[in-house]
Amino acid sequence: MGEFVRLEVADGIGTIRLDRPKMNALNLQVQTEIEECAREATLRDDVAAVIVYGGERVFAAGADIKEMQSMSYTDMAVAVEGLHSFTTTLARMPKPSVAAITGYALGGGCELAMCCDFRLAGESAQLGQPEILLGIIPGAGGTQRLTRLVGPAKAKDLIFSGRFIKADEALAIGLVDRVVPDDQVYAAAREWMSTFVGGPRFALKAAKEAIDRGGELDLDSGLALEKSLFSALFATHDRFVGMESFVVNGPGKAQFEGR
Ligand code: DAK
Repeated sequence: MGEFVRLEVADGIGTIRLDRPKMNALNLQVQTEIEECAREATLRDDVAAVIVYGGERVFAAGADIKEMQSMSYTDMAVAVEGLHSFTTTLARMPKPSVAAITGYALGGGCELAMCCDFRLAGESAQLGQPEILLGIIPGAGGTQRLTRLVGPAKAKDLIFSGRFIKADEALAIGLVDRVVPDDQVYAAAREWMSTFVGGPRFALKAAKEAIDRGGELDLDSGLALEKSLFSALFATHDRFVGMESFVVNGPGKAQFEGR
């Protein structure tokens, strides 16, 4: 368990809980601790799905500007090499994930949320990539993941201007997937992730890999990846359970075992 980030596990759901008042600013230690939690969530059999949550007031207001202020080019060049992996480790967790967003998700906070499969936001949440206002650009994947989510023109609008958008606009452009009342953010995220607990673990992993990795490839290569992931699932017990259950009991009743 880290000083500012912990993995809380209950009922098959792992919550990566950021807890660095006042704004969950992502200093280098927080970034390292997020990566450690993502690794642990990946490895633990009792974690079927993951929520990234910053608490009731704020998701994360970005990298710690006070820490970054004194960094030289060489400091940052080293940090970029060493730390870029916290976002990749989170994005590549082989389990469904959701960012449960309250308050601000800005800069690195927005980038953190984009590493999850889904984003669920409270009605008064605000998202943005305000790095341009500091004289820099997003550096934890924002130029790439935002563009892939909302398209180049909308990504440029947000990144060139640094403006914050409210949850309803974020929903309209596809940056968030669901909006709920502020006081229901965490409960709604739990309810959503609970639908994956007891699911066919290897099929979920394969689906995520096919979509995420396949999206980086040309169509033929993506289809080849899908083909091999699809065939590999015939080596799992869950596909036997799923088909047997359908034949005997009808659709949607399989009790998967995650093997
Ligand atoms: N860093 C450090 N402190 C922050 C902070 C931040 N990002 N955001 C807020 N704070 C601090 C404020 O300084 C203030 O501290 P005290 O004065 O109380 O000590 C306290 O939190 C409350 O903030 P405000 O007084 O400003 O509160 P308001 O409600 O008026 O405004 C705000 C809240 C979140 C709208 C505002 O504070 C704000 O605009 N914050 C900055 C947002 C921002 O620019 N974020 C982007 C930062 S750049 C990478 C990894 C990550 C990144 C890049 C690379 N690698 C691994 C390579 C990410 C970069 C970024 O995120």
